[in-house]
Formats: sequence, C-alpha cells, structure tokens
Amino acid sequence: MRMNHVLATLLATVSLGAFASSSAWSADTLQDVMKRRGLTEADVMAAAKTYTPTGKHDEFIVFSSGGQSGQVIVYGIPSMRILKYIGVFTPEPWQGYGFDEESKKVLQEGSKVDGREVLFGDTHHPAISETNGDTDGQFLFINDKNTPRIAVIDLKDFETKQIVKNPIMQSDHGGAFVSPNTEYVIEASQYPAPLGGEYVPLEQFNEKYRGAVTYWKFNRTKGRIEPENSFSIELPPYSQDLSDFGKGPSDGWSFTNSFCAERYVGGIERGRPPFEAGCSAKDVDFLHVVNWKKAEELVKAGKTKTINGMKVLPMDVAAKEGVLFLIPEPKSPHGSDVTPDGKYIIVAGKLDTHATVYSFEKIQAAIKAGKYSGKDDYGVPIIDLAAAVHKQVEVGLGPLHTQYDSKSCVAYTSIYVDSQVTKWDYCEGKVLDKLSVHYNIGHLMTMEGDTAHPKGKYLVALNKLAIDRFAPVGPLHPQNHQLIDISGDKMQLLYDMPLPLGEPHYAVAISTDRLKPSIRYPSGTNSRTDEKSPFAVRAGSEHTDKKPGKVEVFGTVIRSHITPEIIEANEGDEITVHFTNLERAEDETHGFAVSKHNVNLSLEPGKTVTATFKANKAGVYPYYCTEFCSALHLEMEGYLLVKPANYKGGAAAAGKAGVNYTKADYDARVKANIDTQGVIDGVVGYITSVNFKDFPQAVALVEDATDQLNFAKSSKEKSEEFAKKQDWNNAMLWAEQWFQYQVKAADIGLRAKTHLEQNGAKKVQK
Ligand code: K7E
Ligand code: CUA
Repeated sequence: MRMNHVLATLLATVSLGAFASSSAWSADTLQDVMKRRGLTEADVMAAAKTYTPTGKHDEFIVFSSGGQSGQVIVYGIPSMRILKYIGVFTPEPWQGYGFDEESKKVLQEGSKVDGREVLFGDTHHPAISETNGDTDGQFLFINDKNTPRIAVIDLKDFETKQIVKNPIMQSDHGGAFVSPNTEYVIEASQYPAPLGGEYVPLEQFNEKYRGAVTYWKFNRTKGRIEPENSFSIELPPYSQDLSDFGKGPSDGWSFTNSFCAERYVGGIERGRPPFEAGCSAKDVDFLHVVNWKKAEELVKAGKTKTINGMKVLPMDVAAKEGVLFLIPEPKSPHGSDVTPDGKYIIVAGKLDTHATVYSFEKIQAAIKAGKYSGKDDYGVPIIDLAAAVHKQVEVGLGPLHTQYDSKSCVAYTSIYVDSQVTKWDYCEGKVLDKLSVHYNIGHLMTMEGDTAHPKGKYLVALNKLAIDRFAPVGPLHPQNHQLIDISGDKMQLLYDMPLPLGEPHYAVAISTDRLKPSIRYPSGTNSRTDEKSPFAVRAGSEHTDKKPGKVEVFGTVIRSHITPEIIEANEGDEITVHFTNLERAEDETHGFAVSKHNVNLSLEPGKTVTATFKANKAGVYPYYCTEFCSALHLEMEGYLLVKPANYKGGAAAAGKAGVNYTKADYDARVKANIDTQGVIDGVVGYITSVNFKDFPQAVALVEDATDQLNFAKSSKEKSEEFAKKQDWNNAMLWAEQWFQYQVKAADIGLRAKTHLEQNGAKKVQK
C-alpha cells in the first residue's frame, strides 16, 4: 500500500540517518581518470579551481544580462552553476511573473507602450546598487535597449519591483549604471530621434534629432525610482553609447561616449553608403563629460523644459552653464569605464588599436582655464584631446570594454577583433599579458570590477560567438562565458559555460556574503509591493464570494492541499483566486495551475498572489500544485466546475463519489496512525533535546510541523465523532486525513532533525 510505503520510507530515514556514501566511488586513481578522459595536468588544475563540492556555495554571485530574453541570469563563480533566471521585461511562468495580477502590474507598467504590448526586452547592462562606490547587494538595475526602460530588482527576493519607461527616448544603451551612493541610475539614448517621439523627416536630422541622458532618481528607502524627481539632459545627435559615473575625486560627474558624431544617416536602398561607412568616416567621435551635480541644481532652479512629463535640461543651457563638455575620442569608441580611484576614464576605440586613458584632473584643469579647442555645431565646448589624455596604449585590434583588478593600476580590456583579453597597466601605460579567448569577446567582467574596491581573482569573458566550443545544437548556438583566473601574473583560462538564453552583454559580480536574501515572506505578502496583501487569509478563514458573473476565492495552500478543493462557476463568470501559502519552511513553494486557462502561480512561503481569468467555456477543469512539494504533491489538486448556462442537473455532489469503507478499514487506519505517532514522538524528542531555538531554519520547520500536528489533532477528533455515529466512510476518511497530517509533520520534523544534526546542534539540560 502506498501510504505504508511512505511510512516505511520515513522510518528508514529515521533509523539510517544520513546516506551512506562510501561505496559510491570506484577504485580509479586520479591518474586513471586523467588517462581515460584525456585530461592534462593543467585541465585538472583548472577543474580543481572551479569544482565546488556538493553543498558548498560559490564565492561570488553574478548577475548577467539575459540579452533578448529580457531576463537576468544569476550564476555562481567559480562553479559557473546557474542559480536563477529573473523575469524582468518578459513573462516568466515558473515565477508566475506576468501571470499573477501582482506581477502583471509591474510588467505592464513597462510593457504597455503607446497602446501596444512589448513583451521582450534587449537587456544590456545590469548594475548593483552602491554605497560609497562599493556594491552593497541591495538592488539590481537593468536597461532595455529596445524599448528604453530601466527595471528595479530587489535583491531581498530577486524579484522585479518596478519598470520605468523613458518618455523621451526611442532606444537606449548607456545604462544602467549607478552613482556612488545610488542617488541616480543613468540611462543614455543610443539612436538619435526627436525627443518625445514625434515624426520628423530625416532631412531635419541635424536640427531636430537628438540624443539624451536621463538621471533616474532612486529612493533607497522605498526601493523605487522616482520619475517625478528624475531629469534628463538634451545631447547632440551623436549616437551616444556607454556611460559611467565618476567616483572619489570625479564624483558628481558622468561620462558618456558616442560613435556617430558624423551624424550620418544611411539609406543603402536609396544608393547611399550604409550607416557603417558614414558613422566611421571621421577619425574621432566625442566623449561627453557631464557635471550632473550642477545639472541637478539647474533642474531645481527650473531651467528645464518638460517633454512627456520628463524634465529636460536643454543642450544650450547645459553648454552655457558648464554642465556639458566634449572631448574627441578615437575612432568608433566603445566602453567608458572610470577607474576604481575615480582619477581616470578609459575609452576604447572599436576600429582603433588603442585604449585612451583620460585624466579627470587634466579635464578639470582645461575647464577651469577655459581652454577649449572650439565648439561643436551645437555650441558645446570641446576640450582638446591632447590636453585631457593621460596615456594611449596599444592594447589590440578592436578594444571594447575595460574592467579593473584589485591590484592598483591593473586593467583588463576586451579585444573584439583579436579575440583576446589584454591585461595592462593604465598608470604606466604598458601591456602586461594577453590571453586568447573563444571567440570575439564583448564585455568582460572582474569581481566587483567596476567599484571603488575590485576584488580581483576571476575574470569572465562574455564571448559573442561559441562556434565549436560545445556540442552542436543547430544553427543557433549558445553564448559562451569563459572563466579566467587572474590571481597570478599570467591569466589562465579555466572553464567554458554555455548560456542558452539570449545574448548577455554585460554582467556584474558581487561577493556572495554581501547578499542577504530572505527565505520567506511575512505571511500574506504581496511581493511586488512588499506590503500585506488585502487578499491574504489565515488557515481556517478561507472563503468564496459569489456575485452575479463573478466568483472570488480567498484560499490557502499548504502541504498537501489547496483550500478550496472544488470551485464552482457558471459559464461566462470571471473568476478571481487569491492564494496564500501558509508554509514557513525554507523552499516550501507551491504552485497553482488551472487546466487550459493560462493560469500558473508561484507561491513561495508567506506569499499571497492573485489570478483573474474568464471561465468562458463550460467543462471540468482540474487544478493542481505545480511544485513537487511533498510525498502527496500529486494529490494537491482540485476541480474547477464550470456549469453551462441553464444547467438543469443537481448540485455537484463530491461526497457521493468514491468507494465505501468499513469499520475494519477504520480500525486498521487508526492502528497505523498510532504507530506513526511513535515515529513523530521520537523526532520531537530529539528536537526538544537540543538547542533548536538557536537555529532559525529549524524553528521555522518546527512551527510548520506544529501546524500540521494541530491539523492532525482536529482530524483525529472528527474521525472519532463519525466513528461514534458508526459513519465508517467519514470516520475512515478523517482518520486518513489525520494520517496525512502526521506524515507531513514527520517529514518536516525530519528535515529539522537533519538540519540540526548537520549544523552541530547541542544537547541541552532539561
Ligand atoms: Cu559592448 Cu550593449 Cu555594453 Cu554589447 S554593449 S558588447
Ligand atoms: Cu504543493 Cu505540490
């Protein structure tokens, strides 16, 4: 019998304790394995540097852009194990993102665009919130290049909380990057367009098309961007590219480069040379140097115009008031990366072999002296390149992005055309090492490598092409993140990780110990607002409200049943279900999916979520839990019964279904339950004999187990009442439910016991 099997398993687990593992290994030596798998000593060394034994955690956590998937990918370093995909600009069913009403509200804030629905995002640059220039692990921001937007993810629960649309841009690129104390999140436009989105013929490109940079004000207490306190600066139509904030001595300034100061407009079908020719024809583009603290003052003083609700500081005001300056930068630049000490800005030229190191001190000296080589067509002062440069270093063909080491003056630049990483010294201006990667690297990332205090140790090359690195899976290949050891003088390639979810442009890493994610929500939480949900109910107060045309369910989930188990509706009704997960234990998530209705919810412990859907066709629709949450997960089920209009049959009679039970069935069940109680008492005896109160995880499990035991007690009482009346059917079924609660109490109790044993719980004196 199945139930007895479950009990047998529990008993076996109790008596055996931890799994025995000694027989799992074959008699191979390391040499045997190396020979058989064709591994060199260097391979084994690389494996030893990345291998993370079971149960051990990674030293760093990476947040990678998910490219066209519109998501964020989370993985660990050095193991390169993927931990999560966070739904951001795209619905993600596992997390219920874009399926429950709470998250739909967040997604739709960003996805409803001029009456259209945009359900993908081209994510480029994630940024972790900073305090004094160092990542603090509280929030993550990411931009969408396609539909210019910035998303806010709370790292307490790794959920997207807010999406703000840029009301004046038609595309972006230079975001998201944060100021040293996360006062602002920067977003710079990419392809010039009329600010505000109206139609203007291309012939008026020079006069009417514009770039812009937006400074989104972030309220850390609320954990939200405040559009009303944000502002933008109008920029020339130079196709702005990447941005970075100054820090330390350059705090208060930001730097945005550009790649088409030619202001070229293609039209290959009209016989004009294409964009690629026109945008690279001249030798230099422009680095935009912005005094954002000063801009902030001018905005407060009302020097702005308002476009689509966004305060915009006009370009001529910015130029005249000393907010905006230009410096030439060599051929088709990419990357704009401020050094950890804030003294230099490194810009690489995609069609050049140099990285240019600009000195902030020299830039300031030129501004102070009013020494400009001229003005551009829009009246913006141009600082002479020679006056601003500290060094120009030949790093390789097609340099893109730069990241920093914990060792001072050491930088790493990605070299796209040469498919290399160049390690170099930006103070002295000399190359230190080069490493070939596979193939055509875009961004690269060191540990906390764009903060005031990079951690060194590892570098990840975010390669654009995988080609032959993995077993072929059709014409569309995965991306390849290559892990590189940078702890020594020579870089060493350690590991290839395929990323099968869009093209990640950039990634950021943080020391794992800086993240403090929660493991449960306070009971009844709307996780998207972080407030108590008005739809939360406690155990025992579940109910269903019916109004003409509407059915509203206030339900709960807990191992292993959904309350209610039967929902009745009439064809055409709008059904709203609110579910609260009553669990407290770590990782005890339930799902809720209704057959054929596009409903899938994720209910993490304590969470309350809502789904609204139309019962537009009469029929019988099973609903069930989609997370394998306990031994009786498959039984975590129910029926949505949608009656046709004018249905004349009787009411649903669930009680009449099924088999009949006898007194003998009842007695056998009760006897087994009493045996089970013995197992539970044993576990409880152990838990209360140690200092379990010192272990929050164990306390949560004990609380959940206590709930289950209380439920068991009330089921036991019900079964006894029915037995008194010799109603053996109901007596037997309630006795069975009593057992189900016991099984779950035992299961939870055993997890608490294992946790306590593995974490060194100590005997206490009684
Ligand atoms: Cu170089 Cu969008 Cu940062 Cu791609 S970007 S590589
Ligand atoms: Cu809850 Cu499966």
